[in-house]
This record gives sequence, structure tokens and C-alpha cells, in this order.
Amino acid sequence: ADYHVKNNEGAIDLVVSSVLRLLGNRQVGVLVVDDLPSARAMLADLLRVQKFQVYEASTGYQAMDILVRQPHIELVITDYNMPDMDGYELTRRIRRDHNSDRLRIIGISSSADRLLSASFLKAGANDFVYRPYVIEELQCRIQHNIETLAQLRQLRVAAFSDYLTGLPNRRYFFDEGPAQVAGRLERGEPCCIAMLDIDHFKKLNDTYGHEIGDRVLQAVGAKLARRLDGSGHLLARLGGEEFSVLMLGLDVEKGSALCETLRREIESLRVALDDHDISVTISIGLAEIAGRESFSNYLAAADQLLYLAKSYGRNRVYS
Ligand code: GH3
Ligand code: MG
Ligand code: MG
Ligand code: MG
Repeated sequence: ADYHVKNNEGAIDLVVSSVLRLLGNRQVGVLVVDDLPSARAMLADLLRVQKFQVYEASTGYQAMDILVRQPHIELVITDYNMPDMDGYELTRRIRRDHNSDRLRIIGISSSADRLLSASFLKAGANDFVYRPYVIEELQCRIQHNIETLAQLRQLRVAAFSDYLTGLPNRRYFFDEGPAQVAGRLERGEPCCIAMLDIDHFKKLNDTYGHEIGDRVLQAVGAKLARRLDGSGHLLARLGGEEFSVLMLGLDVEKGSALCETLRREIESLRVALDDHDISVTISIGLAEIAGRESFSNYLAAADQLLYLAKSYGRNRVYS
């Protein structure tokens, strides 16, 4: 199976889109909370025209209920004066479970109390307007809050992905891995962790130069990502020419079989240079995650097994 890597953008898109999927998708949901139906409908219509997916609640309790069921909501616009729970209390309660790096809150009130805006902001709202408000102003405030979320999302993606390959990076792997493993083990499902390392990569760099080495790293990363896309397993570039796959729900036997598939895929990978193709092989160490050890201990165990795979001749899986 030839795979020509003249440019790697397709592969990076593939990986970034899977990172984005993990970090939350792009459809913007807005929740409008107001006990007065006419005011609520007016604002909801305004937002729908702007292509937001709009949800409406007439009480604070209803709003909290909707937030639980619609995790893609990114903005709550809430009235202050409402029976049972006012907008200030609603804001306080929302902030127990939702940080403002993923969910923005704008308060609205016709109250004459000029201190109300400060109270709202202290409770965790990001913005506030007094009624009667100028529609353009509210629209600008909504836009700014949505843009801020998008910027924060970009920062998260950048912080969690490897620049060269576009794969999830070491930070993401160590942030996300332990929680994923814990969830599986609780449900009695097996997990294993694979360390992958390109064979004689230093020689490849010495022979062809660092730039070609980089292209090979991209090609290997893209091939692994393509093979694992949709599997639910967690692939990352840990650094250098080392990758890891956290195999969720697989015991060591099934994990071995998957490692063997990955090994063969890389063996058959061809990276096209101007005058000829080059190929590489990988060695893999696979450790079962059986219980109480720390995540990094299991990774260290996989690394030990990788060392054995190297010493037995490379281009093989050792578990
Ligand atoms: P082994 O089969 O035992 O794994 O040998 P190796 O040569 O692959 O292993 P070694 O750890 O000695 O060398 C790894 C090399 O990977 C050394 C380093 O220059 C290279 N490397 C690390 N990161 C990058 C990178 O981002 N780009 C390129 N081109 N090379 C890198
Ligand atoms: Mg009201
Ligand atoms: Mg290495
Ligand atoms: Mg190596």
C-alpha cells in the first residue's frame, strides 16, 4: 500500500478533526432563560436568524436541566428576575459544573439596581446588559463571547497536539489516558498500552537529512492515525520517533493482533522521494494494564518490552 506524502495537510486535518471531536464540536448552541414568553421569543428569534441552535427555558431549574442534556450549549443568556430561582442564583449554580472556558453566560435585567451587573459578573457571568438594551450592542457582546470560546478552543487544540504530525501530544496522552483507563477498568474491560518506536531512525536522518526524517515521521503518524481512526483507541506522538497507542477494551491478545497490523502497515508504507521511495519499520512493546499501577508505570513496562523487541531484531511486536 503506497502512501505518498508530498504534503501532510490531509492527515493533519484528519487528526485535528478527531481532536476537535474530543474537545467539543463547532455547532453553537445558545440557551435563552426568561420567565416572560414575549421577551424570550424575541431574543430566541434574533439568535435563530444568526444560525445559532437556540434552546429556551422559562425557569432556572428548566435551564439547568437543558444544560445537562445539551452539552454543546456554549452560551446562556439569562434574565435576572424570575420566580423560584433568579438569574444570579442560576449563574452561580451553572458555574459549579461549567467553567467559562467552555460556557459563557450573559445576564440581562430591567432592574434599577446599578450594582446588579457587578453581582452577576462576580457570580461568574461573562457579560451583562440592562434593559432596554440596544440590539446591536447585545449582538456584539454575544459575538465577542463566542469568538473568545473559539480562541480558547484553538489554544486547547494547539496545546494538546504535536506540531509536526498533528497527532495528540504527550500532554494530551497523559491528561486523557488515565481517566479513559479508569473508566474501562471500572466496567471490567481490559486495556493495554503499546510503545512504538521507529527502527534505526538516526541512520535515516544521517542518510537523508532531518527534513526527510520529518516527512517520514509525518507519514508514519498519518498511517497510524488512519488505521486507528474511529477505533476509540488513543494514539499520540510521545516525542522523537516514539508513538504510543492506548488500546481501550482490548486484552493483550487482541492488542497484540492490532500491534501486528500496525507493524505490517508501517512496513509496507512507502515515502516518495524525488528519485526513489524509502521505507521504515517499527518495533512495538505491548503491556497489559491490569490494575493498580500508575499510568506511567504501565508505559514504562511497555517501554521495557519495546527494548526487548529491539534486542530480538526489531520490526516486531513483543508483549
Ligand atoms: P532504534 O532502532 O534502537 O530505535 O534506533 P534509533 O536510531 O531509531 O534510535 P535513537 O534513539 O538512537 O535515535 C532516535 C533519533 O530520532 C535521534 C533523533 O535525531 C531523531 N529524532 C528525534 N526527534 C526527531 C524529529 O522531530 N525529527 C527528526 N527528523 N528526527 C528526530
Ligand atoms: Mg423576568
Ligand atoms: Mg527512540
Ligand atoms: Mg528508534
